[in-house]
Amino acid sequence: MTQNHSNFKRLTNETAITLAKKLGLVNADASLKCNEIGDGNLNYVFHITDTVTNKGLIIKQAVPYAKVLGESWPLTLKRAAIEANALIHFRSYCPEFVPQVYYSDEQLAITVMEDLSHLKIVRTGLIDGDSYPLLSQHIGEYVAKTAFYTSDYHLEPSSKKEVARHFTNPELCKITEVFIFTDPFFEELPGDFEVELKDAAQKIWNDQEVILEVAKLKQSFETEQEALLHGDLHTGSIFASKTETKVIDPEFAFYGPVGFDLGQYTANLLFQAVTRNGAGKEEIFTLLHEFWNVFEETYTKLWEVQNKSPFRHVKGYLPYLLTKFKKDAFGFAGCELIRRTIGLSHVADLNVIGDKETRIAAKTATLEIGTFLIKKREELDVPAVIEALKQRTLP
Ligand code: SR1
Ligand code: MG
Repeated sequence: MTQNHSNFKRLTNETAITLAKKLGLVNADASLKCNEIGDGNLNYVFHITDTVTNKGLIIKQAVPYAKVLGESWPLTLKRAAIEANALIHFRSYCPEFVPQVYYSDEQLAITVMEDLSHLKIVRTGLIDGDSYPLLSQHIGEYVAKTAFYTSDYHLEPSSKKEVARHFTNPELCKITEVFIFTDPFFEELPGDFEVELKDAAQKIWNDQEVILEVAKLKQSFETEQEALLHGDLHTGSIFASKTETKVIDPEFAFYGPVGFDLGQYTANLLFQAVTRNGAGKEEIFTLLHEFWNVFEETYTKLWEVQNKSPFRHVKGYLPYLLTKFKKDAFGFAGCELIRRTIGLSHVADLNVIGDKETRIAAKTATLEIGTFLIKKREELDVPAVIEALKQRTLP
């Protein structure tokens, strides 16, 4: 469906300030400065600060194409409204982990929201060696609550379907279907990797067992509607400090398999585990354990207290579901590890490694672990994943 963009206008630093004043979100006579700080792939982000009080706000604007891919990849502006609505939804379940939306405009594709500049993007923080003692507890709770409260176990099934209708997000899902689940697994499709990784990539393309399992995972992503997902829950979508955590950027939100959010976060911790040795690696293992423990504990508590299904007490039902989430998550994590290594959208965790031999070793390990997770997901648990990581140390 084509979208009418006649009311759309790209913001500049100046018009962003004018808009903030017009909305009454800052004083009309305040002395303000504005910087475009967007470093993501799809949008522009304006940070407005009052130079006297230092208080700020964020105006995020989507453009009618993927910023990183250029105008050759047109993209709906509706994603801004999906993002604003998803933030509002998720915040209603987890106010402490989601920024506040002050205003949104579907025509201009903007979302005005809480300034989080006192926090740091977690991917950057982890690369810098910062530690986040509460991060995984917060994200475990966030995923459990959003997964449970938006599911058929909490919402009346017809209300759930109505919510799902509002979060139909075919264009952003297509990015995931192509970038995560398709291109990286076929030699003839677009990819991006150093020549030294060709043999490792070839091994994946030739492995029919991997390709079959990826086909199953892609089908699950495309067809299952378990809960409202964030849809892009990597460490670049999380702002945090030692004590505070906020999940941002849910423009990929849609109804999908719970394991997808779980798997994205898991995979993005694994990038760090691969790049580290010794105590640094152990720190990531702790984050992994805490994430899965808190997710399962919180989900279990919600199930016991708030589940309305007549089946809730059926012996084995909850364990069946938790096991399904985990198997799916490991498979999705494997796809994420592989696509960020030989696909079109890389991660800084691996690319910042300056020494070529070490970088190639890290990327090769990432591809091997990705393959292992996809193939063995049915029989794995967190300790087994950690054991596999322990066996790979960098030169
Ligand atoms: C064209 S967008 C590439 C990637 O960036 C986003 O954050 C998603 O992860 C997407 O796959
Ligand atoms: Mg994003």
